[in-house]
Amino acid sequence: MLKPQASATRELLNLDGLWLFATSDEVDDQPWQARLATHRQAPVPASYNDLFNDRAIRDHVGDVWYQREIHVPRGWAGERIFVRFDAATHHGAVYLDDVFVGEHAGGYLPFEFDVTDLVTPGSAHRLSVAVNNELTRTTIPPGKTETGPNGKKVCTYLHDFYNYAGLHRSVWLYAVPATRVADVSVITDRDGAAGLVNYLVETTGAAEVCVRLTDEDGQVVATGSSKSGTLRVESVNLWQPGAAYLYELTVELCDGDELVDTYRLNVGVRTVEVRGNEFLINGEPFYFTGYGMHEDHDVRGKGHDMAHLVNDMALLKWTGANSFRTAHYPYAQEVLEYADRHGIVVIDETAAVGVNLGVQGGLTGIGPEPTFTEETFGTETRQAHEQHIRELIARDKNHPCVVMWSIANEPASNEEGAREYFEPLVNLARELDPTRPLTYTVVMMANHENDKMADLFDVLSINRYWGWYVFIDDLPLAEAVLERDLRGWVERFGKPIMMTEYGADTLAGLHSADGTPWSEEFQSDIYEMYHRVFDRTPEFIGEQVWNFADFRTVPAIHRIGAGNKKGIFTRDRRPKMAAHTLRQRWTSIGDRKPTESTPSPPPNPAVDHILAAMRKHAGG
Ligand code: BDP
Repeated sequence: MLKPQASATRELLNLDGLWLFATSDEVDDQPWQARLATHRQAPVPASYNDLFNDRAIRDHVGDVWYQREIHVPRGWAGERIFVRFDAATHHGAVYLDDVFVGEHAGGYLPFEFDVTDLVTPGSAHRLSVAVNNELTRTTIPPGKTETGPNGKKVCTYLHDFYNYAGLHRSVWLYAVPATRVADVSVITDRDGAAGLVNYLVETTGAAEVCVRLTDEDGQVVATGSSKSGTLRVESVNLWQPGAAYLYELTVELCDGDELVDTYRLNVGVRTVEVRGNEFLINGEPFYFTGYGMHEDHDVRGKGHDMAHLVNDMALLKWTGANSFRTAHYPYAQEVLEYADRHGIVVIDETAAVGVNLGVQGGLTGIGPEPTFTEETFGTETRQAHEQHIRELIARDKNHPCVVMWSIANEPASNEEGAREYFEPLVNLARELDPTRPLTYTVVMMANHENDKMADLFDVLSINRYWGWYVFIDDLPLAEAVLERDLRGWVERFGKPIMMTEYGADTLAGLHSADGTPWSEEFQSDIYEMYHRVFDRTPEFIGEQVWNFADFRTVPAIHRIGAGNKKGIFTRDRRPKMAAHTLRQRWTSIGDRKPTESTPSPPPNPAVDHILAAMRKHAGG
């Protein structure tokens, strides 16, 4: 799916700003039929939850309504006109004047509608959107929405980050020619010192297709004159981690001498490959350093913001990190464009967080339901998950920064049915993108013995909280367990392995000479402990800590101020002590060479006993 852009043949109007805003409790049944009965305004893009200092709005479950007037330029007569939402979290239903236009499920990916027949160039129209935040067993992410005793809906879910909702990203009105570029796909490769750009242009209607590739100085380095082909760039400048280089591919549709449509795409020439225990970018072993992140800020919640993007990426680079994971949903496309431009490596994750009912059991003490049944997460959940993967790959396939897809965070890979649920998703992702490795992040309850699906994937991405949720008062034991745990994965699967979550909640400003949990010292200690283990594990290909910054959660007794405090930065982006610990390590990590290798850590009966007990608990 092409991101809309202005070009010689395309026009683009941004619809961000203040929209009228009301919850479904405040309006009648068909509020799109007239001006919304409110004077309240909400900014787009932003989550609405934290804006109004009003719990009824913050905690509202169901529809909220956004409405504004749009003015269609008269010069757009004869063009195809689209309205596009970069995201409506989690479901958007769109109306133009009195007419229902269409709807979209999935809160973190764009959707658009052709509204040519519903608007008159030169006139004003009423654009209304119902945004719904309900999560169910057939949404991605999944959750549960029930009606409480007071008649109000309540939504619960299986992830800790707050269920922010609203129009989180930009809204656009745009005009394109009837015959136009509908899609462009590129796959890049290398041939010695030359770069190869394999491209495919899809069009609506028949036209001659011309493409040209220009370098960063604007020099044309290759041209093509068909819908698909390979452009060869001699002495190519590769897109490299930390040293991005972007060519620009210009696609033109022509009718004789007349330019019918033109579209530009940034192209980074690079290869990605998993070989043995290594993750190769451009044929060179790559070691990930960085973060699991969140789109999360004060006041605007998950609303995209360019200033925050630039600042977050500057801080990421300041710590010496080279990468991040879009935990736990696809981020705004501008984030990927920025990473493309600045050589930041991205693991692109779906919104499938919490396909795991076992986690809930652990927290409540109530025996968990099995995750994969038709009554819990079955065919319909998987179909929603499939659709989400299709849309994610369609949006992000051309970004050089994206080197791997993570198709779920912490699913119940230790449970019966996991393989049956995930195998079709793996096949689908490989069919849609045969070039990028696949992974999922592994929950604590899944270990190398009870996991049912890691062999289907290319990289083992392990999330672990030894030393925090387990063994908080015994870091030496946590260290031994961690090493044993990781070694088990290496030995059973023989695949590249990385850590995609590890850390400890830390209250900025709390200090302790003897490293008490929650102190800044403890957070640094825990990172140093994990790094010792990684450095004894030669198969390791990376470390991404949890989390870049403190973020808003559902209120819970262990979430001070309704926040997860595992950030390396506070929510307002002040560094904790661990930022310096990481910075010291990552700015000097260079070509990481493990100092020593322990093929198998020495037997430790206490550790084996604990692991066996945990396996029993996790049903493996
Ligand atoms: C992991 C989840 C992550 C949580 C983290 C935590 O993947 O989303 O925030 O635990 O508890 O299980 O901090």
